[in-house]
Amino acid sequence: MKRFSTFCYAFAVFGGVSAVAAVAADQSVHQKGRVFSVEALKVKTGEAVVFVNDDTVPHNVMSTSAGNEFNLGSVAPGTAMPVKFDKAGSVQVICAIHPRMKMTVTVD
Ligand SMILES: [Cu+2]
Repeated sequence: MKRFSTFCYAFAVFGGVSAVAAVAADQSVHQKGRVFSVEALKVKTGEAVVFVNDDTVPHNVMSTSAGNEFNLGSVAPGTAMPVKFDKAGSVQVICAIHPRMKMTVTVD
């Protein structure tokens, strides 16, 4: 299982997100047991966070916070998706499938 998610992460990074791959130390947020692994995270403007689905069900990570809107769509278990945050501010990140899944990314 661990090896599978590592493979998918590599695929996500090298499969067309080369600008993000240049950032050496992306922070990651895991989804397991239908919760995010952290409630809050800080990044610098322009940095990416890798959202990793380590769960047994799909998750749809997204945000409607102004300037940092994104919607990963339904992401299958074992998949990692990078998201770059370009605007300073507080970003409320949710899962569209599981209303109790919430976290905050603070972008400075
Ligand atoms: Cu979910």
